[in-house]
Amino acid sequence: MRKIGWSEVTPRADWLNRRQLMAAAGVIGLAGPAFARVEARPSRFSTDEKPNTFEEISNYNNFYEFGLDKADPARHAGALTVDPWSVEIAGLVERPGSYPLDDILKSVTLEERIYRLRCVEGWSMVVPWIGFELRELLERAGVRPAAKFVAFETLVRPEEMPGVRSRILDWPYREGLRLDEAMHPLTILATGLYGEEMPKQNGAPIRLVVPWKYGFKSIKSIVRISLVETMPATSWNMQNPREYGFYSNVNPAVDHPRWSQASERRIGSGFFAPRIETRLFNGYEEEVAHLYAGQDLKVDF
Ligand SMILES: Nc1nc2c(c(=O)[nH]1)N[C@H]1C(S)=C(S)[C@@H](COP(=O)(O)O)O[C@H]1N2
Ligand SMILES: [Mo]
Repeated sequence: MRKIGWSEVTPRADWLNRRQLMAAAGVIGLAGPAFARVEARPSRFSTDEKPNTFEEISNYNNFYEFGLDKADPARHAGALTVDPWSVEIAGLVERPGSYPLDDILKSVTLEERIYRLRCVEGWSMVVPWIGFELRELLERAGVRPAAKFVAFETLVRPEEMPGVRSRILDWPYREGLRLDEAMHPLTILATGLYGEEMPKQNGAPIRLVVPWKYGFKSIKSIVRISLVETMPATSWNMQNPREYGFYSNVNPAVDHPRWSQASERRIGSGFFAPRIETRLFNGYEEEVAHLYAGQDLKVDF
């Protein structure tokens, strides 16, 4: 963890992002280039590991709506229109409805958080995300006491997403968290990286980041968030329940049925670079282990 003193924190006015300023000024319709600069204060939750480069982070992606190859999202996601964008908040909330992204951004605290992303395929990256705590949005919608889980869905827009013709997954891409996982301060909705608005291939304009779980939990281009009473269906679990459980915590002691999860390859470190040991909860054990006290993580994988 990179510890920072509050004196180092940039005053609010300096880290309001451009989209927020535009919204505040009432000129959203004139929104300019997609890659506007986003100001955010640094987060005390960041790792001090060296981030991957912007080129690495935006050219080696999993976003099956744009194809299965790691280069497909960078190749095809440019066609995605992300402005205007709204997120529907549904289910067990006091204030359900369609929340315009510009309104959301006006009410949250944007931070830069350097988090690891560990894919179930065995690679990892370190990404300087710009985002805010999911908890802030859920509290704004007002979570009702009966809610126990949060379900997320990605946009499905076949005209702009060539990959949804494939039957590999049952679209929309779906993910879920238990409510306590969703409310944890490490769980963020990210709207940018490296001080830029989110590249489309990384899940523009708003995607989840849950750093102690395998990458597929970090659902991209979110259009719906539902508060529900029972554990929601998730895309990879529906596709192959033996290989992908609901919890999907990074756990070197639980093998994927077809390969070990004990080590990982850091993207960009070179073909002959030694693999690095994967850490329990992707190195966030101190922060999140308590969420799973009393659970057998070999059963709840
Ligand atoms: N909608 C959607 N979200 C998704 C995926 C996807 O195919 N579709 N892939 C997931 C997987 S498997 C990973 S590893 C991460 C990759 O995020 P990145 O491309 O920003 O590194 O996105 C996740 N989110
Ligand atoms: Mo992944």
